[in-house]
Amino acid sequence: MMRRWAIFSRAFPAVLLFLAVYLHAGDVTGQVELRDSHEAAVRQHSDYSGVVVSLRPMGTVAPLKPTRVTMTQKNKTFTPHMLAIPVGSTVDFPNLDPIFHNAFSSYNGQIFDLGLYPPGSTRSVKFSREGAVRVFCNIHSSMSAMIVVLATPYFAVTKRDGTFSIANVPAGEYELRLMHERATEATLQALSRRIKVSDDALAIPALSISEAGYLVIPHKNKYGHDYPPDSDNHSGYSEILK
Ligand SMILES: [Cu+2]
Repeated sequence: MMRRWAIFSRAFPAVLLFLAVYLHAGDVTGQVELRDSHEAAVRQHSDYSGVVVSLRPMGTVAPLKPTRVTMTQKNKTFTPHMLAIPVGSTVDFPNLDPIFHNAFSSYNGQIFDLGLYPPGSTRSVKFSREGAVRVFCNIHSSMSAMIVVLATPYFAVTKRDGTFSIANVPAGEYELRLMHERATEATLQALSRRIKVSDDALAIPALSISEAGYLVIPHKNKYGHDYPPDSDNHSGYSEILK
């Protein structure tokens, strides 16, 4: 018993330090609602997913921890559709379909072209600059995704019910920013705000994003041309080889 107590008392300062650091940080939670949408699931209030909520410290930004995450291509769909990563992270794009794909981005912040690659293989991209990168497939015009590259370690993506939770945010002042692929720049800018995080958990008052003014413009392929008609039924290189 004495021996156990001795071990415990020696570990006690470390436990206290851990608790002090842990309790200093609070979870920031909230809920985002989408409105004025053309999407059926949004109009039925059944899908508010894919909004990136980020907190940028007003003071010095804590060091980022780049990660390695996956965006799959399966059933001619990129998953997840919306991905948030810290600057310096790498994304793997495995092709899990029995057909070829060619993921690319023409967006200024991060131009890349993974080329045509066969079923079962993968390619990766490192994202070194902050910004929202739209990802498309050069074969299938219906395939799209967005990767939001952030210069802060504090962010979350909303679930279908619109809720989000950013864990262990240290006390301090932050700028809360929203990124949603079907909202205009002006709408998102107007919703950004300063928040103060104390040592306790913080619940942000409900956020509501209007999709009004967002126009769906057909995107071009990687050569800047329109997709051929019926491009979504195209199985890529395997068809050309026949
Ligand atoms: Cu494709």
